[in-house]
Amino acid sequence: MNTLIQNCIKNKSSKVPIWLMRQAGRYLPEFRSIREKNQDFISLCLNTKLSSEITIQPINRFGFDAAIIFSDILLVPYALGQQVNFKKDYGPNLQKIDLKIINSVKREDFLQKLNPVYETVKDIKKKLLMVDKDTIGFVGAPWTLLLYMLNRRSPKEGNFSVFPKDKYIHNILAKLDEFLKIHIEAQIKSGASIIQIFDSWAGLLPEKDLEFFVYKPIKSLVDFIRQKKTISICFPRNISNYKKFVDNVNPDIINIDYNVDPSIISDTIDIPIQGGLDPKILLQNKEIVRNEVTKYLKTFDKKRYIFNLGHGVLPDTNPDMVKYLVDKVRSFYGQ
Ligand code: 1CP
Repeated sequence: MNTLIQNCIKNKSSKVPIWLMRQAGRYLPEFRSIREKNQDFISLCLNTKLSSEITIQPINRFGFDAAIIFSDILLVPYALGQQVNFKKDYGPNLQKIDLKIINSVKREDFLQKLNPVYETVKDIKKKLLMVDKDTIGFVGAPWTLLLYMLNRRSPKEGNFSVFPKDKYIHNILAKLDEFLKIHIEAQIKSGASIIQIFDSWAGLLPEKDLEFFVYKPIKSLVDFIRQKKTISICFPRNISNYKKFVDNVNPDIINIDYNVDPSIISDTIDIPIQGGLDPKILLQNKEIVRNEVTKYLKTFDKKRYIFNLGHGVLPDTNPDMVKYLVDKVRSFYGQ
């Protein structure tokens, strides 16, 4: 049997599937209680028992239509030999990159290091098989990973510069293409039915650099996922022209952010669309949430649409508001 998302992307059905980015995370008390006892974030991601439990928490609570594996995009630089730490009130902190180390990493060693993630995917797949929900694996897009690897911390304070397209950058991008495919393939083999590609910092690039850093490297991953008969979702966050991205990359589903006008997306893009709602709306009152949810559902009424946010759930979100959101989406079509 098909899942709701698989039906939705084949043809416009009356049911709108819903899941949320960062649905497993700090807004849930059951997550915080595990996190308090597990200070090292990478070890937590590599603990199959706990990461599987965290992945399933929001499914048990809200009945979302898909589970996204509790892991992180920065596990790839970690498995390529670049140390990664998550510091409280600072975010990720990466060790200086060493190309000699990266160039010497073997496929088997990489797979061995990330094996607990694949075991989590297998466990979630088993749990969701009975209920016909999707298991979503994911990777960071090459540009976003390159940025963290060279910048060594979040670029959110604007502290980064565009890199020259020289041999050094070509070398890192080639390694990322190779190992992201290995990571994607292992997640698919373990049971992921969808792969989402997060290009969280695509919006920092000027138009003239998109072909080199965004379109070409993501298309290579999307084509690979398609060869494996698996669904791809791309999220080039804050990119100024989603239509051009879709025309160049051709993903199965496009996730939009909250800065873009949904009616323009609806008028110009023909592939299935996911997301859009500003996560800050969930910090407002129920009336505002209801109005905004209705706006997205009405705008995409004639389209194939998967309900989600325009970025991840914020840590201050009240879980009751997430429950309210899910109820509103489901009751809109009398589901
Ligand atoms: O308790 C904590 O402090 C951990 C917070 C946290 C969580 C819950 C981080 C640290 N990562 C995650 C899990 C995570 N990350 C998931 C799991 C599944 C789910 O969504 O429920 C996913 C898909 C990611 C992906 C991810 N990690 C992205 C892409 C999406 C996005 O948010 O733009 C990025 C950029 C990261 C890097 C990262 N991980 C964590 C932090 C604090 C950051 C840096 C963010 C920044 O630069 O601002």
